[in-house]
Amino acid sequence: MFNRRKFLQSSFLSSMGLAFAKKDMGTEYVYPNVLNNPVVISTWDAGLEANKAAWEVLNKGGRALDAVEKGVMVTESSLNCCVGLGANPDRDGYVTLDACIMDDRFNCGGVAFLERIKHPISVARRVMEKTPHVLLVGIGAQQFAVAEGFPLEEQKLSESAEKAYQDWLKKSEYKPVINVENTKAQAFAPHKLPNGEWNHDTIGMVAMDASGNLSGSCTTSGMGFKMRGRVGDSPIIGAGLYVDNEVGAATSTGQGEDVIRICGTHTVVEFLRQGFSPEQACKKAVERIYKAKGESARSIQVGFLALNKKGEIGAFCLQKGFTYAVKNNKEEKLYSAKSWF
Ligand code: SD4
Repeated sequence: MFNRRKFLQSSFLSSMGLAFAKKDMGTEYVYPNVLNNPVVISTWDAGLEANKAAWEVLNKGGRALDAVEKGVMVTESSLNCCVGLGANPDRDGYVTLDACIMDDRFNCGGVAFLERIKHPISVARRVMEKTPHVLLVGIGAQQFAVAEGFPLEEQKLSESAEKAYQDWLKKSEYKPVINVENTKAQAFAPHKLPNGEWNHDTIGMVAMDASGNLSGSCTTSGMGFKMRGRVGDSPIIGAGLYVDNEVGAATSTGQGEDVIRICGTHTVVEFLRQGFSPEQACKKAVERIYKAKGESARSIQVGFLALNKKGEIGAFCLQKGFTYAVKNNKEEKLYSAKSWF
């Protein structure tokens, strides 16, 4: 069957003199995304494990959308990570979760202030696929999840979260500052885990599949010991995650309020559209935060991670210490992003 899009794609590749694999799928030729084989990237060290699960989907020719859901579910399940129900609670002692997902056709869904559900990312996907809405919050999101068959988990803190909470209660100091890693700024960071690890309570993931389609996911417990009801950038489309299949995709981590202020990931994708490389696009978004906050930006962390339509990757952050994981046919690796300070 003649497919105009694939025909144009193949003419473009031929005109560039590039050889490409042709796979006979019966009546239709499928041209894999040969400029850049499938790739998945995600935030922080926990991204390495999450990418493995995403890769299982991508490597079999699966959709980027399925890959980014499966990938971050690994992190949501891990009790050693600050994402999902094992994470630090809000200042009233409850774990509240935020997540969103976006596909290659501007379909998107999110949940915020969701309690007692293990996989917010999958509920976000159901919001996208089964409701006419983009975002459900709080008890409504929970009711929807239960109606969709998600089990309501016990309301209980993980061992490490319980310890961290008890520790925090001693001072009960409310400082909405997160994910600052460089030594000078560590003094500002309000919560270090009992095992000494810094609290990275989010995973953002974007991927391109073998058909060249992009999707992304983002899931978090938000800022540890936050004010009850506080929601950050992670479940907000255009803030914590944005995907435009013609241009690229981006996700963010760090101080959500400051990401929301500049519509962070949408801004990154718009810079990609203007022809900036993924690293430059992320840097320009970070620069915008710096311009807004000036030197007070030294006390917070924000990191952006982006993937363009050519499969090129880039990241940039305010403070040193933001890591991101990459998995493709050639490598499985953790990188450190360049930083403003
Ligand atoms: C938030 N952006 O809730 C999230 C937090 C985060 O690693 O990224 N932590 O503001």
